[in-house]
Amino acid sequence: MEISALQQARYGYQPKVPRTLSQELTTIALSLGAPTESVTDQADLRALFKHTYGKPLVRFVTETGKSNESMTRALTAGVILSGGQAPGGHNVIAGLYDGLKRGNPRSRLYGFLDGPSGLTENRFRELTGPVIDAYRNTGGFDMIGSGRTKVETPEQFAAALETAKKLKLDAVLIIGGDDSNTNAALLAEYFLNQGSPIQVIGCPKTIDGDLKNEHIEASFGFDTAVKTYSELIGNVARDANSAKKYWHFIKLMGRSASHIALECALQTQPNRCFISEEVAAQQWSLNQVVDQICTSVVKRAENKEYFGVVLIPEGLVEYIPEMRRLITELNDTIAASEEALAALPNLGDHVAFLSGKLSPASRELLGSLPADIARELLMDRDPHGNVQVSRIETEKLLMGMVEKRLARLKQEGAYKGKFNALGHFFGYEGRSAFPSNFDANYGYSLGLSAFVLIASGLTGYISCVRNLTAPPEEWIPGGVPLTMMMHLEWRHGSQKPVIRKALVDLEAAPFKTFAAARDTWAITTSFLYPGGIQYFGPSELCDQPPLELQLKQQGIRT
Ligand code: FBP
Repeated sequence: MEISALQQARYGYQPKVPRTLSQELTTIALSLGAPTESVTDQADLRALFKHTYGKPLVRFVTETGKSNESMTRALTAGVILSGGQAPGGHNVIAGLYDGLKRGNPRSRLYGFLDGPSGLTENRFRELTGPVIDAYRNTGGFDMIGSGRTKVETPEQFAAALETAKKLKLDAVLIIGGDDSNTNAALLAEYFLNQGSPIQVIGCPKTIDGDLKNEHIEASFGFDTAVKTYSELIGNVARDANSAKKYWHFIKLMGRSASHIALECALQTQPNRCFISEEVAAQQWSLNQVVDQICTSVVKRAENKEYFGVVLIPEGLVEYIPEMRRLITELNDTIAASEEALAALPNLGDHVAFLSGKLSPASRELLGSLPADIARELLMDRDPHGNVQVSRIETEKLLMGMVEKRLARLKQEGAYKGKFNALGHFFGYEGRSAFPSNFDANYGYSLGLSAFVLIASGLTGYISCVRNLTAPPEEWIPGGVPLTMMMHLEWRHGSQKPVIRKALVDLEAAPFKTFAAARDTWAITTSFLYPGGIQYFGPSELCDQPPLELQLKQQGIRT
């Protein structure tokens, strides 16, 4: 198979790992904390997770002079990639594989194909040395594929157990986001409930960066994705500053939280960047968002700067209060009217049917939206019931509204400039990129850490590596009980246990640093051009973790 020069070079990269995991595996000991509680709803969650609730936090430490023989057992494990691609996923599998083989060369690893459905439908491939070697330090999830199937029916749970038993698995590792790790928690509990000792471990993956908390500092994939998008934004900004004739409206992936948009803003200093969490907190309407962009356009036009860059988080539409109400009403109505909708032939009929069931305010809003946006809002939900925001062209909606508002300002004599806008969506460009050094190291370390959790006989834990702004040798590996990260949430008409999504904290240093600078960026041309992910060269270029992580630990930068 022909491969690129970079892929060849990246095969030679040896991921850096925490000191504890680079030493002889038998020197690893477990340091256990006190029993834990879930974030809220403790009594309900304790009742739902009878076997796995309340376990202690685990940290791996080195104990020389003792030999931990559990690390050398021959084990059989299965691995699943779940949800959207994130750079570093192949390295998690490589880390798990290398851990298993370092522990005992007779250990085996199976990869379930196309996500959780591989487990419920008994589709897998054995992952051997040559397979793993072909994917080391590469992006994508193509080694075994991924999927968004949710394991939720009693039949699916039973089928998962049957497959795991057939393969004589000791453990399953589920590499996924908040919903997939919720699934891991449910599966761990189910297996024990059925009297099976098969362990289930989770691993924090998502470019969105919203699977984190006090103990999980970051999900892998975020760093590479934001570096890729920031390179592209920097390139577009430099082009804008050269041609001086376009405003670029750039929508960025991140289904719910705005971590990606915030990090890219910190790395590139655009004229405007919206943070959905702030929009919700301030209850800004769609018109107020448009007003803010127009203020920048008008002010910059006074300086003859007819160009600029606006960053829009993918989830924005769901955080603008009137849009959120509309989407919630649509979600409920669509869920309750599946049969009736299936019988209606075209979009016009769908809009008419659904409009009749909406509140007057939502009906008016839906009617006022461009037909394309209305259609996108009505599209199929994903298996978790979420609206597919990556397919809603928010950048185009805003471009159109800004254009109209500027035309009115021109008529009123309040604006004289020219305005030409171009829309972009940066999402898939970053999800499968070659992992940065940070994600290559972090993914591999999470995989090794998952191996230690499995070899130690633990279940219902998520693999965790902390102290990420220090050099990798000083990172601290361990495990966090999945139930500790859970709460109850209202989903499809009932209370469901789920892992709480981490949204942008408006009181923390990353947002405050952005907020302190953005009024200057809005008017001036202060773009930064970060360039591509650096693999070779000085450490301050190649090995930096995301700014969000650094600012959280170092405080506000001015
Ligand atoms: P995960 O939460 O599964 O990691 O997915 C993240 C993401 O890339 C979002 O940013 C985006 O909205 C979504 O996946 C798009 O996925 P799909 O292409 O399956 O619609």
